[in-house]
Amino acid sequence: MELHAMDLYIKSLIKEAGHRIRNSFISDITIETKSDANDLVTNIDKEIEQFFIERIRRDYPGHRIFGEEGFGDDIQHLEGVVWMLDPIDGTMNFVHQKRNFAISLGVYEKGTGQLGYIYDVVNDDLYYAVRGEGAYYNDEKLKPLIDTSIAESIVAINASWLAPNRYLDHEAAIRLVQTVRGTRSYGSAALELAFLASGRIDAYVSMRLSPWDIAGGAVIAGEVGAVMTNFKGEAANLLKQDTFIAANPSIHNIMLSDYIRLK
Ligand code: 2AM
Ligand code: CA
Ligand code: CA
Ligand code: CA
Repeated sequence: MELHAMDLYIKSLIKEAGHRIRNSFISDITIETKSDANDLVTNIDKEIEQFFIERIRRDYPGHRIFGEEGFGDDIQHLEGVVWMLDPIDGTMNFVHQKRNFAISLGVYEKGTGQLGYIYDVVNDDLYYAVRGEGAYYNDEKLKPLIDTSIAESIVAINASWLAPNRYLDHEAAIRLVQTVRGTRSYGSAALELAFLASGRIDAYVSMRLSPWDIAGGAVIAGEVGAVMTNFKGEAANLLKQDTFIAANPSIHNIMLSDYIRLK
């Protein structure tokens, strides 16, 4: 795979998609629900996914596409080249705030992330990485993450996961909130990974993410040394929905052993 040619191709594709999304703000958006009343999808999510898929199929026939809205391929294994796409990550923010959402894209070859992109559409900020060449925030090269402690960390976690639930050791999670310097919740897994990669937060925790939520961010955050696993400490799942924690390498272990524990 010629990664640098693909990198230029993808950047221009993402910018064009971003332009389409910004233009959609002046039209009527159709909102539907998916798994529950708060799980939203719009016609723009679908149109943008279809836009990517048409282009990728035309220009990279033979590659497969794993997209959230289901217009791509039925992905059961990671052989060959797989593009993992979330056309709008943070749809609730897209609908309610018209900001704080991103296009997320990762290109994987035989299960290894080669290229990663997170595009903050409204701010025109692109986070990206080519495997082995470091990660970038626009033209700025991101620095390797420096060691920190739980007490000095900012941890991104959605308040819903702190309400008692079937999966998480509730008291340990509350102790995390009481111990860290601060918590945040941005409502876009991709942006949260971009903020981890750029050192603005130190960890991001979610009970339920899908491959397209994390695929692009995993390449970017991986380039600066972030560690990403499920709550059992296993490699992040690129085929199925799972729990997910991404963290500065100096706090990943203690997060899992002492704070984010499955019941
Ligand atoms: P989405 O906006 O693309 O659906 C919200 O906290 C984050 O979790 C977003 O990145 C959102 O992605 C993701 N997410 C994953 N599964 C979800 C679900 N069932 N309902 C809402 N958000 C979900
Ligand atoms: Ca969604
Ligand atoms: Ca998503
Ligand atoms: Ca989405």
